[in-house]
Amino acid sequence: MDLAQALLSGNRRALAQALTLVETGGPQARALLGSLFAHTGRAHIIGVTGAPGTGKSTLVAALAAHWRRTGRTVGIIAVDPTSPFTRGAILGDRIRMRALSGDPGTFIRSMASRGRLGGIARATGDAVALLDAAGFDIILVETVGAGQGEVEIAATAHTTIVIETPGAGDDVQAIKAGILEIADLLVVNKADREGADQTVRHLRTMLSLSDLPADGWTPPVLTAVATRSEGIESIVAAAEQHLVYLRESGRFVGREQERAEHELRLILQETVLERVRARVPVSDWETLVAQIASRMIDPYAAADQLLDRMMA
Ligand SMILES: Nc1nc2c(ncn2[C@@H]2O[C@H](COP(=O)(O)OP(=O)(O)OP(=O)(O)O)[C@@H](O)[C@H]2O)c(=O)[nH]1
Ligand SMILES: [Mg+2]
Repeated sequence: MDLAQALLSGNRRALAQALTLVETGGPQARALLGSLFAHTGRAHIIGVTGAPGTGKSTLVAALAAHWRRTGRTVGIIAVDPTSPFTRGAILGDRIRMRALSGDPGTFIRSMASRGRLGGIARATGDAVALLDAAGFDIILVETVGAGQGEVEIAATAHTTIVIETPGAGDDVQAIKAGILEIADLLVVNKADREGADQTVRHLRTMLSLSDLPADGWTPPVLTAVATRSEGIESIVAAAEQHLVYLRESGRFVGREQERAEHELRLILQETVLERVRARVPVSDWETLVAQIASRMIDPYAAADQLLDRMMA
């Protein structure tokens, strides 16, 4: 049986192998993703983002455990954009995650970019597609919100959960406007700490003051104590409600198109660069780079020159 078939039939070793393949990239990965694409589009893809240490992994584990109890299967991807060395350790160390890892209805994978062309964003999208094809009902993607990461995840997910903690962001300056734009749900985790109510009020005020398009969904602001699995039910309910909202309002189609366009752009960027590199002799490439560095040619003209060569 080939890898795609094995993955579709629920073989977890095949899924793990496929994930490694798409993480590395290349023609085989592309062929695999191509053959699986028709089997994607069933999962509810949920992004969980927030500053380092806000409790994302703990919350993801608690959410997964809850969904498992209701009979849903859950795939989890933890994206670590910073270091390839912590690979596997991010989630593996978490006791709750370990508790999930023996369960056939859960699949957990940490991702690192490993210097792949096109980077972590593309690899994450591919990993989501594989878990989707493998039949997981819910796919949770944990990313550290540190600039680009959270925007990327919002472009990949149907529902984006943004995690804050008490005290953080009570200063108006500290809440990045972008966070409110991407959040479908806001969760103040570590609500066992002082100031959670204030942070909730603050976030609600920020939401009411922001001129986000009133398209029928106001992001709920919820609290949680992920370590004690408190507040998990409400988050699960809100995430499910958000999907219902997307479907009933017709916004789901729009989200899917945004996701499709985002994917297409990422793939094109990667492919065009790959093809240019394949077509242009290394010595020519290096000469051009040296010419840019010594101000003999500007980088835009250099890029045009390379693209013109492709068209010729
Ligand atoms: N007091 C308290 N601590 C919590 C809560 N949730 C998580 N923590 C603790 O916060 C620390 C960080 O939790 P993680 O789940 O690893 O946080 P994270 O956001 O995934 O961290 P990174 O992936 O490293 O950015 C751990 O020591 C958790 O036990 C909570 O609700 N209350
Ligand atoms: Mg984490």
